[in-house]
Amino acid sequence: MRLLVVANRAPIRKTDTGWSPSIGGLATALLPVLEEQGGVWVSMGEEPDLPERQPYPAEDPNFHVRRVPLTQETLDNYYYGMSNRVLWPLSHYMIEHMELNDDFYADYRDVNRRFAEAVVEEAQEGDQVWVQDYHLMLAPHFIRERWPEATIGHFWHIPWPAMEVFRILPQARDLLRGMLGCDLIGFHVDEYVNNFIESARVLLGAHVERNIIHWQGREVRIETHPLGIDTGRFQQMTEEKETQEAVQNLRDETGTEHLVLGIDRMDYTKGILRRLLAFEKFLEDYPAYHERVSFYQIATPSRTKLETYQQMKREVDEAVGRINGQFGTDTWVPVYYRYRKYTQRKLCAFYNAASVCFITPLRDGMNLVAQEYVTSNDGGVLVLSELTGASYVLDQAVKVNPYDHKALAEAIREALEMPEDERKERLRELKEATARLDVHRWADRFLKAMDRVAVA
Ligand code: GDG
Repeated sequence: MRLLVVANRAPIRKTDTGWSPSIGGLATALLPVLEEQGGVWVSMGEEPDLPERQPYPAEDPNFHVRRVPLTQETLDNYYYGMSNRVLWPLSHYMIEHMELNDDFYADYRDVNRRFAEAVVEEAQEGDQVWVQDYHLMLAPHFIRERWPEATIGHFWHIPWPAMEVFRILPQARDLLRGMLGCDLIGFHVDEYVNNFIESARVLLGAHVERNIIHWQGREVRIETHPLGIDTGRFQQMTEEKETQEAVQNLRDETGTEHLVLGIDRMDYTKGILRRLLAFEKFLEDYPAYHERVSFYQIATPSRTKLETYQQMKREVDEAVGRINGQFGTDTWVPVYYRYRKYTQRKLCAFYNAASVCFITPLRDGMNLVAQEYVTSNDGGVLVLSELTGASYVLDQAVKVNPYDHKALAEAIREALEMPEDERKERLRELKEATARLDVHRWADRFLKAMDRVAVA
């Protein structure tokens, strides 16, 4: 049976040598499924010269990429506007960053409708539709309108906020109705499932039985499907000679006994500034660690067009300058800060080299960096914000409230001083938990759940 994946971004990208699959996340999970089962990946067409319908691989295709062409203005409203200036901050409980605007919503609706039209045009009997994430909340409803017997799933990658927060949105009910076009909706953790069900119950008056929402004569199942990483790929890459050479180079570059690591997209939800301030406090409180510990923060550029992201970068730049100015010496750099994208191999080297991975988002749907660290490291400690989905599934992390300045600084010390036996035992359990979430198993479980709703 074929699969129609509906996601904002295409799973392939143009390189100097031609088209190749994107690395990481969804593409890794779903391309093998498409290769085996065939189907179509519907995504936005952000550049005008890209083909609207592209067979892949070109010579002997096993699926097609179908693009929904967007003008710059539509992209600005649908993607940079409604998706990233309304739904993103709201879902992360950061309503101070929310910018409501009627044009954003009009184009968001329109783009979702056009995605749905493309899906229906591509559909063949028996196909299943799997929609991804917060960019496409209305598409399920629009697909259902045109194709009533479709089997439609949706996976939501970010937190679903408490009903009382979601209802702040003037379009909350419309968006919920959009999602309820599905047969199955998946979230990372039970808390988001409960929040979604509560939103449908209170805001739409939907009848709910356990995890089933009865809606317009249909049943919509709401389930927990925590997403993982490609554990095999990270394990293998970490062991390879080239990666181990990079680990050695990194150790030579920093020269300190311990490396504390942060890797994130540069996003206000990730808590990068508070993390730096906590490291500053740690250096103030524990001078014995001067010259012995460096903090390495990789911040990958993201949504750089948006003013809030530019402002945050200025604040991070400033904090790094201040800390290094105050504490740095001729032989020691307290904070290494890189605002750029690295190869996955280089990330593995960072994960492998770090004594502590310091992951302190103010909110995060899951956080895959935490899983990548525990998979690629063999003696370190994961310090993890309790406001992440990952904290529900990674029990053996050192959990911390990212808003608690003192506790964050203390967590660094605790991690650095943790006895070896405890570190090893915690890491062993973390690796087991991460293996259970593996992205291929995740996709498999979600698709099996789709099969169950399809026959129900
Ligand atoms: C959303 C949700 C949820 C980062 N820098 C580089 C790079 N990365 C890769 C990491 C990791 C991914 O990006 C980031 O994933 P996260 O899960 O940490 O966060 P979001 O991007 O916010 O993702 C999140 C996720 O969706 C999945 O559902 O977990 O909560 O917000 O894989 O390795 N990759 C490369 N170079 C970099 O410089 N190659």
